[in-house]
Amino acid sequence: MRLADLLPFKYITIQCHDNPDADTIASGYAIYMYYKSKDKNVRLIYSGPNEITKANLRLLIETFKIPLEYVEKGTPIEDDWKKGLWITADCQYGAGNVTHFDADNVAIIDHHQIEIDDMPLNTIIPGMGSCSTIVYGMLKEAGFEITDDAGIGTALYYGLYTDTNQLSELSNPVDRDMADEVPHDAALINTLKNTNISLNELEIAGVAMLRYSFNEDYGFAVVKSQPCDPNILGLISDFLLQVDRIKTCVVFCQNGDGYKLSVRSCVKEVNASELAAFLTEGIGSGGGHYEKAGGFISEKLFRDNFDAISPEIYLSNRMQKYYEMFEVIYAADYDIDIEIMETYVKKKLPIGYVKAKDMLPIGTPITVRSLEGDMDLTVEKDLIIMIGVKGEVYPNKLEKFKKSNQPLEEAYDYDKFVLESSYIPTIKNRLTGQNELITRYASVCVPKGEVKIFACPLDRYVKVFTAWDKEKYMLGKPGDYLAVRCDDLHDIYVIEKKIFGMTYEEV
Ligand SMILES: [Mn+2]
Repeated sequence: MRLADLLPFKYITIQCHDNPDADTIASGYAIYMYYKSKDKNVRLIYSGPNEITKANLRLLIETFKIPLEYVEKGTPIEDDWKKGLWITADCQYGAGNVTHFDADNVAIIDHHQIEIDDMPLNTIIPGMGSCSTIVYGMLKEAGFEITDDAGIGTALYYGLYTDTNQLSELSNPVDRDMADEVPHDAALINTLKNTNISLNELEIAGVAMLRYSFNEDYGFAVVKSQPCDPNILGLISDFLLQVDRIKTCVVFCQNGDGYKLSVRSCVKEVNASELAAFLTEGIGSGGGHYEKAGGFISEKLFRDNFDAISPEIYLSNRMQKYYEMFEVIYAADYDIDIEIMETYVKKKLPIGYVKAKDMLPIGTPITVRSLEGDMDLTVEKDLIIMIGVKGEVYPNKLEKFKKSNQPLEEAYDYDKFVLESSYIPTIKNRLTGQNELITRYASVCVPKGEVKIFACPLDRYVKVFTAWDKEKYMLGKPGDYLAVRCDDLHDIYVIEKKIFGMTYEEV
């Protein structure tokens, strides 16, 4: 759904979720300003038992004169508005965290797990760090210039900022792009940041920490907090990690119609982002970084699946299960059993490459952004950036590149050569801040030599610390392949099931 699709409506109501947070207010406000600029009759409202009292939200609303109205539950809606369009922002019409008003035409813009699937007008992207990010993309798509004159930029930035624990739990490169690009008032963000917690919430944090539960075997803690601002969860989890015996933790509280989670890890054997995804699998969404991550569990989906247990028990069990189900392989000292493996050869699939100096002058500092994260490089005479079949990027040197690759005449086509990726890598000039798609400069090559491996499908979960990266592991799930190069039995790694089928063939 595009914002422009909804322009035929003359009366548009935008509803934030009950107990609004910065993200729902910001996304609602930005949508409001868009339709206002198109001369629509627009209202921005919220309902629920409580009116907004939080100091940071009051400050945000007052600074930009955000026209957010409180509408009590049961208030009759005038006909023009009822027959017009009703948009819920950062929530889903019909879900438990948004008070019901009768509306004839409904649209949903949200980043939570899909709960309401019978509304044809919707943009719901669960992997996004904030609804503000989605709205930002929709405004750009609509050709709406986002400035900070009316505070739209600052509001959207703050929406993302608060929904991702001060940007520390970002899970999507699209979120990172917005954080980099959107014009915002950094001084005001700083003031908002220091108006974050009330004395009451300070007490909530203290009480929550007193009631931790600790698992002796694996060194993890689970903490339930009373309902509080999600940022306080991050505060508690950051604090817990400093305890000598706590290696990983999850802190959660009821939030809207579900549970908000903050996940931390200080050991390399546990990737917090992956743990957050595991804890919320099938009932929500989670992700972030290696050390810090966050997530959300839908209460409805939780009840449907685990009716008899409390979320605390569920999370403790799930943490335990996570630890129990992995075998950790340190490739450098692992004796791999090749008896049970078959021999495969890598197909010669075309991949992309870019000569860095063709893009920018030598010496330019650049950041290459892909689904896997950011990589800082400097343009050098012989720097080559490779674009693999999964849309992953990695640096190479011209000489080494020539030895093992054959350039082709063919033009590079991302959709054709990348088997599975939703984010086209970008390159940013760190001197000017300018951003471009890396694919604009890409050429095509195929690998020269034959790479032979032994491989077998996994029947269990493994974490492989490869010989070339001892800090971060590769995750293997049942069905994925454990592989090792025939000419180096310590060069062990994991290949995803789908990628394996497309890129290897049996000898
Ligand atoms: Mn949100």
